Amino acid sequence: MKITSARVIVTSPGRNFVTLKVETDEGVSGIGDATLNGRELAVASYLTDHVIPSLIGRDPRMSEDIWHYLYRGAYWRRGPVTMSAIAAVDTALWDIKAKLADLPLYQLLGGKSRDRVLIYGHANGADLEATVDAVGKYIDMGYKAIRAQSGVPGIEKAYGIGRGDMYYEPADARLPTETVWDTPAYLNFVPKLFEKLRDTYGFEPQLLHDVHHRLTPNEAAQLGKSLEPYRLFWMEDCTPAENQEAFRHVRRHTTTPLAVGEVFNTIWDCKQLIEEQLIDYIRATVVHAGGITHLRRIADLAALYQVRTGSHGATDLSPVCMGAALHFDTWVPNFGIQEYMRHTDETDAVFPHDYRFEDGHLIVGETPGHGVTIDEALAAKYPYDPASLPIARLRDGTLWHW
Ligand code: KDG
Ligand code: MG
Repeated sequence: MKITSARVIVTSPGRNFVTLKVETDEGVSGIGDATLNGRELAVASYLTDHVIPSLIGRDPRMSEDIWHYLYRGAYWRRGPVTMSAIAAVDTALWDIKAKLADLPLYQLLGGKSRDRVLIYGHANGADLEATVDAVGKYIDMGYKAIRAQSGVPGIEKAYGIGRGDMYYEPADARLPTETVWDTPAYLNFVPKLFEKLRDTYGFEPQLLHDVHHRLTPNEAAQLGKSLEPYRLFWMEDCTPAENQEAFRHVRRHTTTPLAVGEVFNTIWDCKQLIEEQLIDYIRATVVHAGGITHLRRIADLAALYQVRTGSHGATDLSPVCMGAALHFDTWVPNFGIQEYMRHTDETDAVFPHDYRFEDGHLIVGETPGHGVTIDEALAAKYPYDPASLPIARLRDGTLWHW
């Protein structure tokens, strides 16, 4: 069996997505997500110019060897562009292998470890009251776990506040929008938000919060401590993770659970945080961390230390990534939670999929493969629309972490 062709499909049904389609001489094809928000064409070019030519003629069933060929064989290892491209190939090959076996993908990984996948949604509002209302709407929709992000008095554009209630999209302009960040205003406000949320809704809903890399380790420790009475499911990305030792300080000072890793690309990014048990949840995902083949290695390492998975699932990860992630989540023994930011109707129409929302969970269907396809004719109607993620500056103009 041989790969006969592969091509990259770039489409923008409301936001940009990059998809790799791999075809074989037996008529079975597979697709993988290669979307890297704001850097889509870099991955498309890496695939088209460097990866696809080396795939033609290979046996698609040799996904492990192909993974190592693309990783070790490139000499230049790691990084989001390379690893998203490898992930797209890997996801497409697992899709093909499962279709050949006539099985849903989770069966090839080891079968079901659970019937349904706990997900969390994003409630956000321009101020405290609006955010409390938004959380209530998610509870009414059946969500069991909800991330709450709110506008902060004194900060004009706080992270996580969308244009509409359901479809948060941070890449909002051709060149990065400049936002202003104010740590003291934020640290004063966030405990008040969670106090109000617990007063209003009690302790049954799981509540999460994303700090989005904005704090120093000591500020993160302070915030974690001040949120302890409200028993968060997790506090995410509390400080940038390049210096992983910084998490020792946070960990020593708070029992608020910590989640990190949406920007991680390989097991090497996760190693110290996991081995030193500095986090509770690892957020690496299929598309940005080398596909199912590599994410499985990360999850197995994490399992040794009782670190659970909590994969990234913002709207910039396409339904193809979500489908593959849900098969992974259905199998992975040390599953924690899956982020799920709903896609728009236009996106869902371009990517028909076999997963469904029910009672705060997502459930994968029995379609062979990962269960997501692409309507190429419809995709062609939505041309690429360049957009960048914002940046943040402190009040004195210093460039900060967005
Ligand atoms: O492209 C960047 C987004 O995926 C990111 O800002 C979303 O932090 C995020 C999250 O937790 O979903
Ligand atoms: Mg995040």
